[in-house]
Amino acid sequence: MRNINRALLALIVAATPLSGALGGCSDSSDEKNTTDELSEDCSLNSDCGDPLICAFSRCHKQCAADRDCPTGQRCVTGEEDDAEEADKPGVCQLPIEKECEEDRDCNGGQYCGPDQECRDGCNDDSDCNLIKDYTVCTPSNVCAKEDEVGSDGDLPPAGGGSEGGAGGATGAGGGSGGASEPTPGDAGAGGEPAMGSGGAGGASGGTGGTTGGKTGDGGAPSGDDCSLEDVGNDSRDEATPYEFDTEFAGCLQSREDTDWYEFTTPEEPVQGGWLLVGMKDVGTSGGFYLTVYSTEDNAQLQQGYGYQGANGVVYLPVAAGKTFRAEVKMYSAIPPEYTFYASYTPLMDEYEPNDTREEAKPIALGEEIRGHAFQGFASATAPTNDEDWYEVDLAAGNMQITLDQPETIGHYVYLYDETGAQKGGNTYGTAGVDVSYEWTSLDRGKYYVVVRYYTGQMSRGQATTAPDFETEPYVLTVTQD
Ligand SMILES: [Ca+2]
Ligand SMILES: [Ca+2]
Ligand SMILES: [Ca+2]
Repeated sequence: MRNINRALLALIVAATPLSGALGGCSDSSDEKNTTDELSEDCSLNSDCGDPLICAFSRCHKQCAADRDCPTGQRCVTGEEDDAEEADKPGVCQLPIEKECEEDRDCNGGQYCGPDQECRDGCNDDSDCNLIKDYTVCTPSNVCAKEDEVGSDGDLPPAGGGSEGGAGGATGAGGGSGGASEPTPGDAGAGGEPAMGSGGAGGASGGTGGTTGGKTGDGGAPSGDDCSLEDVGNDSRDEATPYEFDTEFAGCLQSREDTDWYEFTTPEEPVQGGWLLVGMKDVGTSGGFYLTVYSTEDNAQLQQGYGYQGANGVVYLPVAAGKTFRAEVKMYSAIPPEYTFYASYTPLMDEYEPNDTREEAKPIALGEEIRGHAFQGFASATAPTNDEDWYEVDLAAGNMQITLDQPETIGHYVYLYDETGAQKGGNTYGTAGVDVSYEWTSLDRGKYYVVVRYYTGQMSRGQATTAPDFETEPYVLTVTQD
């Protein structure tokens, strides 16, 4: 029976991207999606979807050992205020939390190891008993696995080659708990040099893989056979102007190269819309981070990544007439070639702007009003929920409102009289459900109908999936019988 259950579980895991990735035995694309979903900003555990927990201001999967984590991620000690050290839960280290040049690049009690990866800090072995298998306190004061350390008891330095042969000790030390796992920066199957082995001093050739010399500091890495010239878009001030729905073939010409793109959403319609920014045709040996920034506060709004040929895409609800930038930079050891693209899906709400009583739009009885309760981001500050105000003249008697709701967004409906007094209570319709309400014995006069977004709040938390990517309008109708 147990075997059958296991088989069923395996099937479910295989069929469900999210489950597959959470299961820790995912392929790289599943892992990518989930990692981005996990990395939402947070300050409390309750900011994260259960069972994720908040650590280092991001949502993480809990773990006790590497094998609890998505492939290639290290289990590290999490933070929990007031918790005794021994009670701090382990969390799966996100890719963006891994690489470092010095200690201050690392979270919490982590130090930057000789392999230029953030690891739990320690003074002696007794400090390294919180995460399974990381039992050795190295001379460089970071916790490591026994099979990661060399004969001197320490981790091989980044770029210093390794003592272990092809892709050897450093490959394992790439931080993933197994050279067989296709981790970013791993010296694995593709012969791609690990961050910790083919890096800065790559000339020492520790990895011995056929591509081992690609990222050596001595010469420009060839990346994914990138023959494109660098267009010089190396900073946000030099961003390449980008037009929606075009494709831009690019390449990171070196490990340090960054490519910036800049684009502006149309002024009309004023409701704003959905931004999608993506990378495809990604070289099969390299990897990238894709980050979207606002220009109002230069804040990071969204980030995704992909490697070893995987595409990456991020979604974001955005305001009309705003300029954004996207940055492409290296994620794994080899700078990739890629195709950058972005699209914008505007939401037509001809009654906007109508966010206040003063802006209320007159409507007629029986008129089918198609609107969107939507607000997009212009900066890191979350927009308030959209309100749509309508003004309608009613005869004395009863009034009915029907609201057909799109699949993923629920709405409040309020009624106010001309003096600003609310008539009746709050009404709320569950997303996807068509609702109708009736008010009885109203006096003749001018009234205001308000439709208000209610499905949590506009979010930029989901990097690669957009559960609220809703382009259907609601349909509001006011009648009197
Ligand atoms: Ca470039
Ligand atoms: Ca609206
Ligand atoms: Ca509005």
